[in-house]
Amino acid sequence: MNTLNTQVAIIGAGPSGLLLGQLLAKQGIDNIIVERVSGEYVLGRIRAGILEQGFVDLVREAGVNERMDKEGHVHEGFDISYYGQVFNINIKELTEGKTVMCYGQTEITRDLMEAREAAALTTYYESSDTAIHDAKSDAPYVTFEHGGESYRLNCDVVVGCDGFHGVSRQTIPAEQRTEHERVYPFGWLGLLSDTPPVSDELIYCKTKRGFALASMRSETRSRYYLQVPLDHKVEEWTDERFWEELKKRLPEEMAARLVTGPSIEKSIAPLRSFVCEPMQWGNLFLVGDAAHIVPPTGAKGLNLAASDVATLYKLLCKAYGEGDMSVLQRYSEIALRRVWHGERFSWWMSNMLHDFDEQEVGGMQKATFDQFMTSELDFFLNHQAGKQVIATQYVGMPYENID
Ligand code: RFL
Ligand code: PHB
Repeated sequence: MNTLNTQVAIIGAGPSGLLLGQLLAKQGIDNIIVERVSGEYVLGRIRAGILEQGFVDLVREAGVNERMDKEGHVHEGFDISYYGQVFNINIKELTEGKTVMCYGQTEITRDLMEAREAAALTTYYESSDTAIHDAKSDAPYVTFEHGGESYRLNCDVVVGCDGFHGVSRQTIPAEQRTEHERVYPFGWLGLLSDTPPVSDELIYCKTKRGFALASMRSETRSRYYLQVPLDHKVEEWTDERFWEELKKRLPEEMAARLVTGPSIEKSIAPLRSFVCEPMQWGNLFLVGDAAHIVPPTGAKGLNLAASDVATLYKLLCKAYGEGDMSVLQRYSEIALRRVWHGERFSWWMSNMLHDFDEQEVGGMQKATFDQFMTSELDFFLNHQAGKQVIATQYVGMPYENID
């Protein structure tokens, strides 16, 4: 058994784990990351595209902003198309100057990986059998297998950044946590292609055929999504079928100028709202998707992960700075307040923009639910105050101060 020692053991080298590791290292707090798959595999996952200002600021604080500032695009608004009629949500005007950044999760993860390597910080990729021990004690440790050898990692705290299917949340005994869950009766089929985006802003489309989203990664790379039934397989969706269906869901003038091309990635993601309370157990802390999941309609998943990172980072700096680890006990309460905001917004946007092909939705007949949601969207898009409610939440709630 090889023995390692660190201050903070991080499970998972996704964006949460890498960002936290980079921030802590900058403050002289030692950390080691244990990751199940390879770095290339992590980069192969095509996910988020929209970063809130709070996330962008945190990346700058970590000193990993060079490429993001050069290649990322600031978005001042987005469109919602509703049965063919297009409404612009000018977030900059509606929120007194706030904007979001369009820069892919893959790119930010790559930048963080490169920075970690350049700083010679330790990451054990392709590890297996990760287990967390004695999390309730002052001397927790993590064991794992790597390259045919066994490791024991001694630490002060363990941070679970290992996503929804990781081991960290499961380490908390079932009777010590409450899980809230809503699984949606559809998924998102995503397609990435080297084609110019159909518009320079994102467009969220509600149609009778189901939801669609036109997003992007750059001037030459597009990301599109279609709402599809849960039982659909990605193999059933040829590129031609995807483009044909997308054209039917985009507003007419956009469909007419859509540039199509071969896909470079295509995958189906299920939609889920999920929160685990509390987000800590002794000296184990859950961050990001390990603790909560949102449907992607509000672009909140990665952004909530970032606000968890910000909270835990500040508390860890305070704990080590003052030599008092008890401040960490505030983590879950602070993080959950913002998480629930994001959960509610993502759930609300998903309800309004998707077509629920179920007999009963939210305890009511489908037809009744459809009428309520149509009226809701109608009201919010036709009133300045309504658009302001959407814009304020889309740019993200401010991070809480920790003093
Ligand atoms: P991740 O990215 O899942 O990373 C977890 C890492 O932990 C590793 N792991 C383990 N390591 C060691 N031992 C184990 N036993 C382990 N088990 C797992 C995994 O291999 C992995 O590398 O979680 P993290 O870091 O918390 O990041 C969360 C984000 O990935 C997620 O919230 C976003 O992608 C959600 N999301 C979006 N968020 C936004 O803020 N804006 C968006 O526009 C947005 N769009 C999206 C999205 C998610 C999507 N999908 C596919 C779910 C669009 C889509 C389609
Ligand atoms: C994306 O570009 O992948 C994306 C953008 C906005 C969302 C979800 C996904 O709400």
